[in-house]
Amino acid sequence: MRLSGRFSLSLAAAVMILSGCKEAPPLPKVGELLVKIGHAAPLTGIQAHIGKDNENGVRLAIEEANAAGIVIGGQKIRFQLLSEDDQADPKTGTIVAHKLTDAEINGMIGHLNSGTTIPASRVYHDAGIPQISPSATNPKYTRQGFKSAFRTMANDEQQGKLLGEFATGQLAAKRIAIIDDRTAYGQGLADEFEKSAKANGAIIVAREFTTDKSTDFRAILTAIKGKQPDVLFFGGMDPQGGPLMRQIKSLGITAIFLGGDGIYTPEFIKLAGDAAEGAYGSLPGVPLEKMPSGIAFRDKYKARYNRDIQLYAPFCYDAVNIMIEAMKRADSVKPERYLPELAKTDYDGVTTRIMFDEKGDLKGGAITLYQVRNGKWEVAETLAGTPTESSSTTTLAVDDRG
Ligand code: ABU
Repeated sequence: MRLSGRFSLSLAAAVMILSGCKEAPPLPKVGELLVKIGHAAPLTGIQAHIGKDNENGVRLAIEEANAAGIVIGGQKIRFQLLSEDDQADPKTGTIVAHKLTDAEINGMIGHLNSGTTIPASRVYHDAGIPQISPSATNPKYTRQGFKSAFRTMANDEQQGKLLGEFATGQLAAKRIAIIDDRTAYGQGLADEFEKSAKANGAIIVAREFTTDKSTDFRAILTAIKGKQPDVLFFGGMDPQGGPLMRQIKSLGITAIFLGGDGIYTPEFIKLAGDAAEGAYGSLPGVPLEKMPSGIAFRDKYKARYNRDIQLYAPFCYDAVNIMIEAMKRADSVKPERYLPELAKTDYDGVTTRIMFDEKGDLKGGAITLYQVRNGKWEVAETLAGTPTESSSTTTLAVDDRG
């Protein structure tokens, strides 16, 4: 039965109120099959700017798929986004994972943080739901033997190794201080960085830690200052990275600041102010301008949301599209039917050509180093490698400094 416009609106509002969702889910038209795509990230709190960016990337891909009028298994498909706030908290992450599997999602994009993605991945695995994290980089996520787990960017084993080589090579660091935020991401990346820096001859003069809620780092920085490091590495996200950078400069620490993808955001520069100048941050993948359709994606994201990409939106957009492509190849939206096709992905995305290894990791992902120059992140160097333990790495001749 086709619902009248007035009744459709009331029903949508009722569903919205009952489910606690901010947006009314689209009502499928007669003959359309509703396919639910789950998403979870911190949508409130100090990482909400990154979580919203992830959600925006997912929504953009879903809106385009709905506009394209995709037919699978002989039925026109209407994709629906079910997005949840996991607050970057591991326990909340597991709770929302159960909520999404109870809602019978067909596939899951997320979570954003490794600390939520890893425990939640068991819930999706046990429910037989394919999961693609666009941003969780701790290697453990894809090392649990779950055939349901994939990610669309290189992992921290690769990122930490290359950052350690960069610190000891290009930055010629001999004495290195390390701070991490004790999250699965921050600590994991710092551990990989430390391993690599030591293997390349550096001395770790300090290894300190904080939390992903802290904003005052003066006690640990004062201890570090006396050790006179050449490089200070931080494993964590921008809500800590920005204030940390500010306090490094205000205490007169001259070490070069280096971090991973968690600090490579416009927000880091906003929080650090002038102190951000000279800081290095990395992001798996090549620079947006060198991504196959990076510029086109940047422009349509800006047109849709009237803001710039914060961090992982292109990786989220690709994740949705490879999931939909797998459904098309399987001619089914049933998780157990399209999961084998997802594992066989070979897709030219916005970010790169996406293929997965046997664990669900991205094959051959690159890592790019950026530096804050004149108040903007600029490309310093693109490093490449493969996300396997036995990988060899190379520095590509991609240097935009001119
Ligand atoms: N890749 C850094 C941010 C997400 C994570 O926790 O892995």
